Amino acid sequence: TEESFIDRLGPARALVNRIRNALQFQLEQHADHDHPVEERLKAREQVDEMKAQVQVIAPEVNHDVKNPNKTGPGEMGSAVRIDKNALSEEDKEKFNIGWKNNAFNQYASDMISVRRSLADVRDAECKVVKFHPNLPDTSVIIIFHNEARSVLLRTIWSVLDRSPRHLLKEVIVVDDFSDKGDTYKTLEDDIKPMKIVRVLRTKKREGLIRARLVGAYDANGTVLVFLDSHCECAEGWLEPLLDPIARNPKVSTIPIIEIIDDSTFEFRSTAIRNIQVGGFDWNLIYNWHNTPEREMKRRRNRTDPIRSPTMAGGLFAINRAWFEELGMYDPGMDIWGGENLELSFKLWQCGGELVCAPCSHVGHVFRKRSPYSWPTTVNVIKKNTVRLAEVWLDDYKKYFYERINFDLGDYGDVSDRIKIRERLQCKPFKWFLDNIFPEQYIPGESLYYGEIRNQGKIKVCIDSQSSSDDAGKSIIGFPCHGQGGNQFFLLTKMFEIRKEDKCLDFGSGKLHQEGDIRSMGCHSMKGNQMWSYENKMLRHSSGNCIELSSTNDRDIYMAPCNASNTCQQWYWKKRELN
Ligand code: UD2
Ligand code: MN
Repeated sequence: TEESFIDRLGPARALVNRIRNALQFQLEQHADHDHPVEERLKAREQVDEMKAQVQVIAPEVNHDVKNPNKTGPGEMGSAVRIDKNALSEEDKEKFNIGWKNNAFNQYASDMISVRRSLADVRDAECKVVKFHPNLPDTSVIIIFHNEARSVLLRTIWSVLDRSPRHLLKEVIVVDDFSDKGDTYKTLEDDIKPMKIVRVLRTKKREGLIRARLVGAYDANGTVLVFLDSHCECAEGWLEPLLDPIARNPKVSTIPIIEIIDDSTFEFRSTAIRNIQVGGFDWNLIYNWHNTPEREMKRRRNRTDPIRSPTMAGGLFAINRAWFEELGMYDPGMDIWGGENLELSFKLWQCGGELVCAPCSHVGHVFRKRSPYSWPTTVNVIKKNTVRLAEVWLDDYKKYFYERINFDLGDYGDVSDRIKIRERLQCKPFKWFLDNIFPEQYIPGESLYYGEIRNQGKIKVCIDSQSSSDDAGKSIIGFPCHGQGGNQFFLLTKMFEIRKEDKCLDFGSGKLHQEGDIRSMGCHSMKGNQMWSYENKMLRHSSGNCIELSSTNDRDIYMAPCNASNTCQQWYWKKRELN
């Protein structure tokens, strides 16, 4: 508590009180929008100076390994570039193992102070926002499974060093049954200097959903803040997350999730006008999209929270009592995935709100693959996603089920979760789509759907090659797998061949040129993205047809339409309109 903190300060107590009062005074004097920004910034600088004094005298930070000169590898969030060829054989080996174990450059991270400095990336307006006078206190919950030591410790220190002490009640680190590396073995010693940090350990591998529940049940703070174990909180990150919750405890907040480069650990930052919000596709996979115009208009200041239909999942704040009332997470979900959409839908449908706080910046290392082990006998992502679809999606769940061929698998019992929805009298999914996410594409309006299977070679389907949203990948022929995903397409009313937000596009005009039919962002302007499907042929607006090579099963290209060539004929399922 705040009292015991002040007690521990002993003789410094009076000084702290004085500084706090001065700080309060400064804020009250200057934190209104009538003063010019320069003036407010100056006041803020003075306040920051005083805060720095508090840090010097606080016993918690006597174990200071911060580099006051802010120079050195990675300081100020800069990149650490390593010339691998210049490394000794031994270090090369370390370098490779670091990448292999973590799917990021652990070798670079190990060179950087666990308390490195970061640039203050906030918008100038953010530094003078007047927050609610009674911000709630917080438990920060960080879960990990086999995280690299330097990365985990940097996450924790960034919380300790950049959170106002009176708002940070405790930090709970949950070790989800780590079994590799030595991070988890030294953790107890590592956190000794950090007084308000404690470690909990699961007795078996629970997965991130239940690991977070372990932390949540043990937490005492009014608000819970969840973080992944490879994050860095930037200056001023916490207050903007707490402010909307102080005003309405049913609001959950997310920071701007900045990219920490997986190779150099550079902390990149987003300009306040480019903030993206969360959506999802009908595979029920999270995606980012630009803040809609309607939302830009609704807000008055650029520091105002931005409504987001969904959250990425790893980094968010929520009032603990509200989280409990919502039934927290679904404990029937394993390892990874789905929990973020489940919580997002639940929040909106049950009378809450989800907003991005544009003044809160937290970095996260985005990885290109998952470094840890996954169960081999169950498709956990599918299981988790079916569970959430069953509970929250009403009739709209059919669009997801189409994409997995209605093969739901054994997803367990969700009756408890449905009871929560009933108890809270949550709104239908249609309400969510109409009011919170009107931009969402509804597949029910399409003419054909599912896999597009060649008639000449009936084992080959059109495959978009990539489920990620990088545009420009060409389509290929690939053995039909019946799993939806990259082989699931729609013929829309607009005559697009669509896969979520990508449309097949033929722009080169070159015939018999494999690789020239690409998935591009849908532009709704017909032209190169306009197709018809008649007599089993896929005809482009240019008058040519999609053909699978007769000599191999992979090449697909445009060719002059020829009704008797079975390699130009494709099976595709017609939607029965209900
Ligand atoms: C994103 C989220 C992540 C989670 C996931 C969907 C962000 C930035 N990240 O994936 O938090 O919502 O989507 O489920 O929004 N972990 C365990 N036990 C496990 C597996 C993972 O404790 O069995 C930990 C892991 O060490 C990490 C966290 O859970 O701290 C999230 O895992 P991730 O980093 O692999 O997920 P990510 O960021 O790809
Ligand atoms: Mn992560």
